Amino acid sequence: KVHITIDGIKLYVPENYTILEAAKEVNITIPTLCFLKDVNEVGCCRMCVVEVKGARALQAACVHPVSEGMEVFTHTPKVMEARKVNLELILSNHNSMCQTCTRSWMDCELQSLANKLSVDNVRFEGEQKKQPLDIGVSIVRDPNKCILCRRCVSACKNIQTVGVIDCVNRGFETKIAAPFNLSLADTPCVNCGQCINYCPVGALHEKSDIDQVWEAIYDPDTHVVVQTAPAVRVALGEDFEMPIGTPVTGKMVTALRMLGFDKVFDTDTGADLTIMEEGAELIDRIRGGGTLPLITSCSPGWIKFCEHNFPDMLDHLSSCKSPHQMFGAVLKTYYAQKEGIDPDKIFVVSVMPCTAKKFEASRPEMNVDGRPDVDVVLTTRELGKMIYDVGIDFPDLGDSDFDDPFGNASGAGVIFGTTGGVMEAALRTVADILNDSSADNFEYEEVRGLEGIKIATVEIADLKVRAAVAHGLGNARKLMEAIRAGEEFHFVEIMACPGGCINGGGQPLQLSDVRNWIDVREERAKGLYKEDRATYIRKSHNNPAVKKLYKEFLGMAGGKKSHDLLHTHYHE
Ligand code: HC1
Ligand code: SF4
Repeated sequence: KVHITIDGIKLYVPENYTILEAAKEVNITIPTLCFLKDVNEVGCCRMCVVEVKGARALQAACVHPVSEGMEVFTHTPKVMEARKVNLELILSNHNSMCQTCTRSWMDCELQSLANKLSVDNVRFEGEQKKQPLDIGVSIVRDPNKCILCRRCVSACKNIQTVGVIDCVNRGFETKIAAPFNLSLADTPCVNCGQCINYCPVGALHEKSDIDQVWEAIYDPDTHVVVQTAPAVRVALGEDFEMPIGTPVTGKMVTALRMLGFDKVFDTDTGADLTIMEEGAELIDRIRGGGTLPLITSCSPGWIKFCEHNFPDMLDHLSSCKSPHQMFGAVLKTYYAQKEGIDPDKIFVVSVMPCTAKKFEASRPEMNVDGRPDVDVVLTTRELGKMIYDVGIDFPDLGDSDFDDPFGNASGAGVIFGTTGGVMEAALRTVADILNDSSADNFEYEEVRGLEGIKIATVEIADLKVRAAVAHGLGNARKLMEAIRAGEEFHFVEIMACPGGCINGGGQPLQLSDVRNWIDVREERAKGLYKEDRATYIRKSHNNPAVKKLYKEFLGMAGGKKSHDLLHTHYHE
């Protein structure tokens, strides 16, 4: 540890601390813009400059390490003026059409910094960029809003190891772009949206599909059905300033009805269905000597990553469609028949924490008899925006239940939304099936938590099931390379986003000021485990609606009808 002084306050801090971290210990938050802990530690925006006694120039607190006897001053006139000038230079070159910016609703880090530094006038006139927007199925990039902080570049390159965007050119021509100026859609971008999660401004956002949903709702001839993903319920409240990870399932259902959806269903039902199908596939592959490990297929960012980077290993992927796609297919067949509704009049909206789900739903193979399983995917943020736009006071709403005939799903379906959840849900069911009994202990702690790759051996009947879980594509890449090199597993769960869906690219944005100090993923995961423990049915195979679905319609898990409706294939 070392002794230092910050603004006259003496403190004793670990020697691997930066000035930024040390200042936080004495309740001083030094402003940052480009800094993202463990992701983007490049010190390029110069917003966090401080004076260090004896140093010739101002120092960037986010990367400058502390040292014995160091004296730091965080708000001298020189520091305050430098921060202000740096920010004005960024603003001089920024498209400041704030009223129409996606970030005007959610906090914009640039706007709040301008406020914090009392910038009331931009003294410099810069080059106003007028570059075309890059609009994909999932992701929109607006280079005119970009402030070149490189946070997206680091997220894509360092966390996801996709690396399809980087800084090109110099001076006023500098921009973040894909190779050869390609549209992201024409690159191996996997649509995960992690770049959006880290963007401080409105330069990156999802492609909005809100208008299509309103159109369907306002059309009296259309039966508009909405389903909500597991991870949405522990994040939506954040759009309304509720604490991170607060479960708001009942309020969300109430709000969806108030918006005008005809039926409100839970994607967790689809998750239970996936466990039935994937569980059958796993047992089949283990017993029949099929390709192992079986790898989960619910994360569309992961699927695209696998198609681009591990095309030789596609036969490991489960053939199951993801839960919301399966559920969409069931809604346009079983539900349509049961309720006597023409499937062409059913419009399925999935509310997902994920931007890649927009791309997934648009894949041509995701249909039954030429009808798309899911018509529109909205992100959690888009749902928040719809609720906000019509003036619903979300935090004050009462609770409602999901609609019949699917009702409430199992707790196993709920935990799908966090890393390790699909694995745990599958183990709960596979163990009961293979043991032909109902286990009382079914919380698999060894696959929970935020370690990048989790490995466990679980004894089920006479089998030692070797399981591995990876989240974030950098970890997925490492695990896949180990498997390619011969490491043996039976079942592997991979989710594209770090932490799983709870930290998906469509979730409410948490600013760097929060993310640098609190693990948002941990808070949201807690919310899901809490909801799991509170459910009456905690194993997918005990979900009565799913049992009924097999009895009345699908027949057996992994059977012909399931294969026609609920399974898919992948592209090399
Ligand atoms: Fe997910 Fe899934 S868990 S992929 O993370 O398998 O997006 O929440 O809906 O489909 O159920 C996302 C979450 C989600 C699917 C399920
Ligand atoms: Fe990279 Fe994901 Fe953003 Fe695509 S969506 S640019 S893969 S971070």
